Amino acid sequence: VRSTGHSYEKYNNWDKIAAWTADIAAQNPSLVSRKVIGETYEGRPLYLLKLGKSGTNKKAIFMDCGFHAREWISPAFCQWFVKEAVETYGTDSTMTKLLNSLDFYVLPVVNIDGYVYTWTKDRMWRKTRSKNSGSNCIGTDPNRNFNAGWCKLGASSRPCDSTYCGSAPESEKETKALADFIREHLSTIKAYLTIHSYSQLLLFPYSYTYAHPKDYSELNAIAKAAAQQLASLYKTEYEYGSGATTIYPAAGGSDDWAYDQGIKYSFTFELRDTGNYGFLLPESQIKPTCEETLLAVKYIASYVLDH
Ligand code: ING
Ligand code: ZN
Repeated sequence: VRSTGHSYEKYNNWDKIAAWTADIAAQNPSLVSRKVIGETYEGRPLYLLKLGKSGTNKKAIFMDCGFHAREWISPAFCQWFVKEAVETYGTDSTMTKLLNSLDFYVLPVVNIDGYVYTWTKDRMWRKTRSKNSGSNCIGTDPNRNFNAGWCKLGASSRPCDSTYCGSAPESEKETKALADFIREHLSTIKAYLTIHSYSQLLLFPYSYTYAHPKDYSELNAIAKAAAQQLASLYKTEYEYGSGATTIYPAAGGSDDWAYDQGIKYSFTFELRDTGNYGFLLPESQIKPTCEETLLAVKYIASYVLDH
């Protein structure tokens, strides 16, 4: 019903996002609840919002934002999605049906320490902020840190590199907390969506190998239809396909890991733009980017509900 006082068309720092997670849950108690699923390397709480009307045997969709610190449009989308859920429940028939029949788990920022660092020290930081033993370089790439062909391809074993895979799968507190939560909810989670930027792509497994997953043709058809939905608003063009063939081979990504856990509907979004502004997407594009992305997410969620 409500989402008062929060600026959804601006980029918000972590303190504002953290306060917002408490407010949106407090203002919408029948639709939103908040829990902490772990903490970051620097000790910040990993807040997870659960959206949906209470019910029994509900399927769930897990969506995360802010894996990579500098991809600011990503947390902005998770905030937008939650706002839309609470503001359009009861009036928008699709959103109402989705929230009546499904739960959404939304993790608004995964890599909070990195996000804070992009606000305070280095706008282009990507990785976590954990110390690496035997190196002065900081951080692991959280999207190379999952146990899916870990560090075999398109990832670096050198701590100074921006795609450092970490000392082991789930070496990062943030990725471990996310993976633990998904493992504990595998019986209900039917879709995994992870929001990155930029490049305007809708990717699905695999990225750790050029081999196609067994559900390739179904995933490709969903991606095509979701991209069509997205383009229907402002003609923003997305390419879609498996990660390895569409962007680049990269092992240790969360979507490949989720898929191999049995979550068939696993997608990575790369939001606007295609490089004109890149990670520095102007605030004037938050609203159109989030509006069009919402159409694709609602399409995928409706598909999951019906299958
Ligand atoms: N792109 C993703 C990255 O982590 C990706 C692409 C998706 C890799 C899925 C592996 C699996 O490099 C950005 N922009 O972060
Ligand atoms: Zn990214």
